[in-house]
Amino acid sequence: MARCLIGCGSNLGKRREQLDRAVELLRFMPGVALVAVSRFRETRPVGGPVGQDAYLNGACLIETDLPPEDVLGMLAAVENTLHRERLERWGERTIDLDLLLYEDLVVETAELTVPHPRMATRRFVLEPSVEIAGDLTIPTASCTVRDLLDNISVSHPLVAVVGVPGSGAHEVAEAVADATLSRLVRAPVPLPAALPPGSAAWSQTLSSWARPLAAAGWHDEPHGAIADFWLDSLAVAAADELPRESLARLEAELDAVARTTIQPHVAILLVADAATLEERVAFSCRQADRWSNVFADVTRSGVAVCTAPDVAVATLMRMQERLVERLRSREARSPRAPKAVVVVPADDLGRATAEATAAVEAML
Ligand code: A4P
Ligand code: MG
Repeated sequence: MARCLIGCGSNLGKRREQLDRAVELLRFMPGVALVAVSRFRETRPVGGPVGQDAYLNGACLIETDLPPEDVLGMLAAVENTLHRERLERWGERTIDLDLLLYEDLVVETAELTVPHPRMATRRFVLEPSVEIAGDLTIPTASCTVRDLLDNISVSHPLVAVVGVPGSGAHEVAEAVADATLSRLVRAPVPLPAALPPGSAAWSQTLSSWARPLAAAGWHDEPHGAIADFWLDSLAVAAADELPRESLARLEAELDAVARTTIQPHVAILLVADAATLEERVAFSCRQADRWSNVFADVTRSGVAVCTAPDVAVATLMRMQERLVERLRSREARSPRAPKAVVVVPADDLGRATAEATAAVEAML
């Protein structure tokens, strides 16, 4: 039997009755044993069209011998019985049942993603879940549901918007900071797709990136802070450029720097397709060419960063894959990776901003 955590929500019609009905329907499903139901709590709608009514949210724990796809099918059947209509994304609904966790299984298919891709920053999901199943593990983060709630409950969270050059990390971070009144922390120099050979340039860039995150002198913001970079991205960018021993040294430097800097609690990971990256990088090169024949950006900190106009899209895609692994893979996850990671498609920056803003607002 597999333990499954289910998130429930309703913000249309007779919310409590519908949630109670959903729980009753689950209780009598063949192959399902209902183990626990949380209390329902009223929550502000996060994302979606403005003017929606408040939600009632809760969670239940079931045990089942159904495979994950069949659990999803069963949840859809319960939603249909309770007249769930799908008119627009994140629109109001009589009932929403999400499969949050299925034991410690990771599923990524077109129809189903488990653990639920947006649960890690959602207070309306984590609070009821902790009430009934705080000790369940999140397989993609090697922590428990309770750890995720504690992680978003710190008083001044730091959110890092993470992505390769061309992903739009800077634009999205700036827009999310504006929307959520958070302090924006910018990378002093852009993430290099290439640096002059040798590890000195990488170490120098690391110290310049660490400066705005230095724990000493960090001023807490009431609404938290949003950084448009993650220190580990430097090791990801360096992976193609440095020999193995230099990379190991850079990792050790990252470890040391981590002890004196503020580490992000949440990563918003922007993932774009190859065509989008190619188009954006070509555009920024054309812009740069208008000002200078030499594509070099001598920054305030004095580090010269070649953002290589001819950086191959294949290089960016490899970097992106490594970033995803560093944040999400069970085997390759960085020890410094934040507990909460939300993957946001970055092909449409307006939509990416809305998703990222919703992920941050869900923490409140
Ligand atoms: N899908 C993939 N993985 C899963 C999963 N683990 N569980 C697919 C459930 N469904 C999953 O879902 C769209 C598709 O997601 C499904 O066809 C399924 O194949 P949906 O229920 O049809 O549509 P939706 O719920 O509008 O979309 P989505 O993106 O799942 O929304 P969320 O993430 O469920 O967010 N604010 C508050 N306060 N409380 C809420 O409960 N809920 C949402 C909806 C937004 N804001 C909220 C709340
Ligand atoms: Mg749903």
